[in-house]
Amino acid sequence: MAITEINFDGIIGPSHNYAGLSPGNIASANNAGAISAPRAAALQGLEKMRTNLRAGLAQGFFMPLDRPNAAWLAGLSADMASAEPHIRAAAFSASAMWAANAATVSPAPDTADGRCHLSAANLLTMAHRSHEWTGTHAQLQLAFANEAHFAVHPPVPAPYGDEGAANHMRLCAAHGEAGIEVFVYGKSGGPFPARQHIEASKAVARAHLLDPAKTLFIQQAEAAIAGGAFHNDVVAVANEDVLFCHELAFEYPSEAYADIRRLMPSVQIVEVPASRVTLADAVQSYLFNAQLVTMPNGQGMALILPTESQENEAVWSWLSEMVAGNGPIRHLVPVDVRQSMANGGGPACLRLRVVCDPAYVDPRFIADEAKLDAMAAVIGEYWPEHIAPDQLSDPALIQQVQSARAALLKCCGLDGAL
Ligand code: SUG
Repeated sequence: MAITEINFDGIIGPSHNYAGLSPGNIASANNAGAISAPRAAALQGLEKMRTNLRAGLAQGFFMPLDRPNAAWLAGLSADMASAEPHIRAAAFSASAMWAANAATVSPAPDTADGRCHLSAANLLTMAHRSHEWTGTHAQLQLAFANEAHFAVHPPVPAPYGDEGAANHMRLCAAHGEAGIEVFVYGKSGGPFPARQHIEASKAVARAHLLDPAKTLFIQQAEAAIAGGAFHNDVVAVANEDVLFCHELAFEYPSEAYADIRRLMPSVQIVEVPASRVTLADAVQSYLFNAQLVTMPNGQGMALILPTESQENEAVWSWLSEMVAGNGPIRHLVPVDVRQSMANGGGPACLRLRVVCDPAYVDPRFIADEAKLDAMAAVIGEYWPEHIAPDQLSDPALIQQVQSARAALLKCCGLDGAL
């Protein structure tokens, strides 16, 4: 089989809840304390995967991590009964669902040793995400165990924050050809933290054996972070030779575009002007947090975007004009991932793109309709219907969350493996 793009979605875990843990993430702050619906959330995620599969795209998935994270709590000499509420919430979070933050991926055609490199992200800026990497790294080592074709790296050490593929874009003529890699870092974000540090981006580029002549480090706009774009993928997305971004995504846009064009003259940059879609509308609607995918059979590119984009008049009218024109993006496919959106995670956050030959990936992580049916049945039976904030220390809920994950691992042949 040929090298192709596979989207690995994080299955939304049974502990999904709204704890307001991410300052700078407007949806997370606005929904802090709301009652979550983990079962509906996970089923929405499965439906998104079905949409991709039915469009003829390759689809994979990652398992939810073991929550609450007892090892992390033990490191703090705490447990769920004794921990302060914010520590308890951090230990319980299902945030690993946002697989775009799991790792940075450099496909084989870009790397000096011809292997696909993956670096687990340390996510150290937010307490609840800082302990994801142990479980994520273990899962990547299992899914991409074939060392002839993959190199899985541990995270960059502290204090340099790395949030993975959400701050990384690859541009190329076609997925299987060598491309350029663009790392987007933040310096400051007004009242909010810049989560991606340039030192981390550079370390990942070195670990991945990228050609410095084909690698760029671009600063994210301070105003974008201050306006709620806590990751670059809230204001920009790339696929093959197309960069789709907001006018205010980068601190120095003309220099950024000139550098990208210098390294890749054939790039098509589709910039959405702030006069048509304000930064606030972009952050609220998440139109850039879309999966920009190349449809099979020469149908051009599609944006798989959240239904919230359809409901925002300014956004939808701009998008409708765009697809009616002669640009590279030809289709709009809204998907309902509202439960994840309410924590600031759109369709693009929920997936990690890996360009590789699917034959070399552990098949237990590759989706088909029958597997999605089986997972839906487990989720329907075991996932909590609702979680209210005051339930996080409830031993019965903790027990339910753990048995739910165990049932899903079993269903996917991964029990005992993770
Ligand atoms: O890191 N939300 C996640 C959303 C991640 C979105 N990912 C990308 N843009 N790629 C975050 O802020 C909220 C959890 C809570 O508040 O309960 C949260 O972690």
